[in-house]
Amino acid sequence: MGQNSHHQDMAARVQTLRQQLQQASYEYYVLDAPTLPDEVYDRLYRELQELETAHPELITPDSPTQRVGEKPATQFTSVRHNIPLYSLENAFDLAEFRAWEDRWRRQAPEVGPVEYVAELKIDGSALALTYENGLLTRAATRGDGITGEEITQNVKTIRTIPLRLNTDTPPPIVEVRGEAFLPLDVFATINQERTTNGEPPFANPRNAAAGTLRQLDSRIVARRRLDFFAYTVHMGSPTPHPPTSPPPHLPTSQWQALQLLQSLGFRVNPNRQLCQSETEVQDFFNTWATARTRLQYMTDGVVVKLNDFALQQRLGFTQKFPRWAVALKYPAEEVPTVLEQVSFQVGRTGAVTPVAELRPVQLAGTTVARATLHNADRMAELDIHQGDTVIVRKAGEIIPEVVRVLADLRPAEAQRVTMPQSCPECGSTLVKPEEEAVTRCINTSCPAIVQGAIIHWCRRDALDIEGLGEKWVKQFVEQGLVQSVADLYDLTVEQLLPLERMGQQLAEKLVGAIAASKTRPWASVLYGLGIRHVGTVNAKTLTQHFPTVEALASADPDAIEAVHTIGPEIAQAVFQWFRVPANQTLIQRLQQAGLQLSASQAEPQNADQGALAGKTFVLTGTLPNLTRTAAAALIEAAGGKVTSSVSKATDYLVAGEKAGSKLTKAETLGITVLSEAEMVEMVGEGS
Ligand code: 3BD
Repeated sequence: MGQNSHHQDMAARVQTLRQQLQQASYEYYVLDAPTLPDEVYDRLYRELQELETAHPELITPDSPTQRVGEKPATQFTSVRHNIPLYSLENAFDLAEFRAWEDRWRRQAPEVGPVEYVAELKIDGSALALTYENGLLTRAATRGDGITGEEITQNVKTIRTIPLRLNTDTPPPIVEVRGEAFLPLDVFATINQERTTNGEPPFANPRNAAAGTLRQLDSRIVARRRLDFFAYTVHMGSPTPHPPTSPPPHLPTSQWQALQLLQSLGFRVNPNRQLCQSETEVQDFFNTWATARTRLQYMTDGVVVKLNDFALQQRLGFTQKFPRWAVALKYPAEEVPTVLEQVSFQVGRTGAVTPVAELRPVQLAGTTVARATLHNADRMAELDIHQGDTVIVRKAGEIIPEVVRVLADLRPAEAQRVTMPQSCPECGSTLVKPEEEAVTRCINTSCPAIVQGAIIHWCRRDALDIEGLGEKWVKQFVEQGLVQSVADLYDLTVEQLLPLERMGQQLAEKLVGAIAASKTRPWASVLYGLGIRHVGTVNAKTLTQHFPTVEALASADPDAIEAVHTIGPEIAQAVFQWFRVPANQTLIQRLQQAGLQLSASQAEPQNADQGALAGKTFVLTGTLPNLTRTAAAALIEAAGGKVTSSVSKATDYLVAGEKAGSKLTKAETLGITVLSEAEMVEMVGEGS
């Protein structure tokens, strides 16, 4: 086969793969109706990636592999919009909506009944996308409507934005506009992660979306799962086309435009209505006033547009707004209440968060008694005083926050609320770096930090220590039983027994669950350490590249950052964490306790030095706490061997409830029978 025809085959294969992947991704993300199994998608994707690596000249900008950039940008360039992005006039109630209608009708007095398109107003961040000859070449933020910022690489990570328009006859230039947004579940996860990582949470999904789009590293953007609803398309006339495939005909109404956007491959909000009267618009608005709270994204109103483009054109624009559209807004869910006091919470990273304790009020369906004041800067901005009347709002309908203070209602001689100088938990001096918003306690043995770290360690996606909740951790720390997560592995049943509400069974269960966590994989352990920016995903990625703790601990920031999807901030955080002597000691102790600090799963590393080295175990019956697999893993981690049948070679039988013939046989052979707790104790003795 000649060099050329080989290359042609390759090019054809690459194109087929791209089409298949594009179709599959459209079905999965836009239609929410996948047809291709994930494994098949992954296989095709990898094949494409390999072909492109071997033949970089075959890479095209619309390849699915090009959604995530390799290197972060250093800054964004500002771009001028070809067609300005207008603002929307707001109507805050139905009377204002009727006033808007009166105004446009005065300008077109002979017009009778009209059609309106009612669209939900997505509370996100407006984007302008430019397609040249069908290819996405530029994406920009709205900015001030005249100039925005070019964020093409970030926008490419949004899976519901097609990199190529779904048409054979694209006009030379197409501009699509719409709203990028963060689904509420993603927003909640991001904020949870930010809180666990000691970063300030985003106030609402709109800020989170806007902040994400302005991230310089598109690899971070890719993980945030932004989404996009399209609502406007501008296009010239289509290019000359073969008679077999007709051009996409130009829409003559907003309703047609939305359908066209859908056929071009965009996600268009299905919650829209072609209304035949103002009453239908009002009904739509009223219906969604409550229904919108059940959606997976934030909305703040209904955008009402005259359907007919000819009428739109006739009405034109004011300096700022189109006269043919209006945003009918839902009232913000804000209520006044009284600040009773401010408490200061210390998180596991030492971040101190001021929390307003409020006279309870009803807000968006729940009772709110506390609201975040975020940080010292925010408190100063609010100029909040004891006893102030404050306005609270549910940011993203999730975390209530204090948005405003009604200073006029302030009691005479009320004291201004400020951050304490010392930690409310341990009394050590708090630190606030000038460039950061967060005030921190930097005492690593502060009980709040220790407690937070242990609770994080026990989480299901970390060491998964069942039953060890906040209540017990608090007692352990207060009673001086543990000062770090490593201390958990030295706990004995006897030590726990004196604790309030503790019993023999529960103590055994907890000690067992702690011991069982020694079988958790290296990635879970790394996540459990609670290093800033190292969530479950980063932990997994890091452990794949650094299969042992030694490898990770000795890596310099450049080596860590060399890992795909790991940015400079993460790399620094990891590097710095391993430089702290207390953390080095912690790792040593965890290693001695027998935790998995390397990715080797097959060979138990301590087969000949563990507490159970050379001993053979058989498990039978239902154990009170551990699953069969967990118990076996525990024994193997301590160097023991687990077999399935009892023989003279068996050293111990671990028997649970409903143990049958194996127990009888063991008894006749004189083999030592252990309870789960006894076995766990034996395992523990080795560490
Ligand atoms: C939505 C303008 C027009 C094309 C101007 C009528 C103001 C943000 O779901 N239609 C929508 C939505 C927003 C829109 C238009 N249709 N403009 C629309 C919109 N379904 N959110 N917006 N925008 C987009 C804005 N953004 C930031 C600052 C000031 N204004």
